[in-house]
Amino acid sequence: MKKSALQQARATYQPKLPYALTGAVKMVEGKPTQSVANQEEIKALFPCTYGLPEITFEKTNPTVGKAINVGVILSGGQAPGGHNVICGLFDGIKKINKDSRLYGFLMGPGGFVDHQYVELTSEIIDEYRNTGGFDIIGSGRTKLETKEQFDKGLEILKQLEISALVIIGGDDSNTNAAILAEYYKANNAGVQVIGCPKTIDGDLKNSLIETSFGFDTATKVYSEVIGNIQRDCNSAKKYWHFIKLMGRSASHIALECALQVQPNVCIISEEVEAKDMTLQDIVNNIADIVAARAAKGHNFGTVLIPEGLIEFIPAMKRLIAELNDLLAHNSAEFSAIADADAQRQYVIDHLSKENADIYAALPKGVARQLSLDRDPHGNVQVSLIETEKLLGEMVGKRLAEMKSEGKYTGKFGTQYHFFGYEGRCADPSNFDADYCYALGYNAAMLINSGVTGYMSSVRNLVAPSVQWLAGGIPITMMMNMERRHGEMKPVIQKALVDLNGTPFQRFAAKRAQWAQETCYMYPGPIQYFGPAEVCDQCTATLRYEQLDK
Ligand code: FBP
Repeated sequence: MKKSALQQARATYQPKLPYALTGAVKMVEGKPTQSVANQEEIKALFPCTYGLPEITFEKTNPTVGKAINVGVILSGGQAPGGHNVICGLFDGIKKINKDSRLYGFLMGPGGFVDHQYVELTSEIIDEYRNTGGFDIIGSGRTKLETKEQFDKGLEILKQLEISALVIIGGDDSNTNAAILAEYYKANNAGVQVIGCPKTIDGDLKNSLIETSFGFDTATKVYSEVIGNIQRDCNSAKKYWHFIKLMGRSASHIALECALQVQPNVCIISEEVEAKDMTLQDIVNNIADIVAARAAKGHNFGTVLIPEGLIEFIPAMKRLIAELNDLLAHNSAEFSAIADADAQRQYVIDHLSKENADIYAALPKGVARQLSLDRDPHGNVQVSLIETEKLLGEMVGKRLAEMKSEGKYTGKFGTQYHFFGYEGRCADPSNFDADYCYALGYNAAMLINSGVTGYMSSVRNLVAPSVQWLAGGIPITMMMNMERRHGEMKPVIQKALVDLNGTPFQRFAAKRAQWAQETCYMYPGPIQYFGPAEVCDQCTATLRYEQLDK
């Protein structure tokens, strides 16, 4: 593979490990844990893996462990640093015993079920150190949930003498890792299952998982390009840029980018829900800001929109919940209708009056997207809904009304952007390169300690990486019961933006000024080489959240 000059230089970067992982480790058990909610239900569903203690590693004298064969799966959307998790895992199991072997299942959980795999040798691993992407083995969204899949997977694990499986994924994939761990333990399969917290969305976190990997790099990439747009915007002074940002339900990405670039407007879905706002309320707020800036001669600006916004507008949320149930229970009948208009009518006829009215009033494209296929985990595919255009067009209409009432005299030109895929495979920042390598290496130590149903946990992340703490937390500890596909299921609780938390509060304290004035910041591209204050800064979200502790 031909490499650019930067890739060649980057390949030589040696990720820094927490001190505890720089030798052999001693496992220190904490207190037994319990799930974040619905303790009785979760306990009953996970009799073998519920209530396990939190684990911390301490450095001890090196010893040679026994050789182990480990399998690894990349699950769900790409996130910068996935390759380093695999490199860390590889180096970790080799450190335990040089005869240990690592097998990668191809294209996500599907490769595990279909027995598609590759042995990851040092030649392959060395090609991918510190690189972005998941292309080393590919990723996929197949949901691991049935006993048949678990048993089929077990066949290949037995054939390859694999005694531990590492699943690198988001909340849904780690939920499945917990279910798999429980199943293998209950059936004495002799296979440990360990999870690693991945997702650019930043919504897989709690007191012991401070952030998911990939969030740092992805938000730095988006902040760089938003900063460039703001510079363009402030140079030409003729467009309002409506910028939708990935992040699925949670608004962590939008909030982090806002803290980095100081836009004129940033919508936070969680606040929209808390304040019971309608779509029209959001549109009116933006239009008022556009008009106020126009009154000062500033007919330009930036609006950041989290991709999950639609799901958080309370009336839309009720509509989506009813739609989810309707489509889950009538999927065959619904998909048998060939014509898009007839499908729309079918939905309108089967919804309650309140929801049917909202659905019928939506632009056809948005309504259609809401009734299209869910992803394998039952989520509406919010990245496909063009919320930025919907808002831009509605703001345009509102401004026309304001103009006719003599409340607005400016010009309103729009540009639309959606940033998501641009950041998911970027070369990991130094933070993500170190964090991911440590997560993978730490997963090897959890395997060597004999535990199952744990997530690799590396903490104290605002300190220099050598001071990071390493250990594991039982996945069941993060679970609660939620309605999915019309049924109550145990799932890892998503971490949404905390409106009382410091990241949001800092934003809220500044946004009125950012709306009226032009306070843009231009973070520039990720730097890999140079002074620590330029290259090794973690996100503002992580920094501010740690102040709350
Ligand atoms: P994960 O939750 O699997 O990490 O995916 C994150 C994400 O990038 C979301 O932000 C986005 O909504 C979704 O994936 C897009 O999915 P796809 O990759 O299937 O287009």
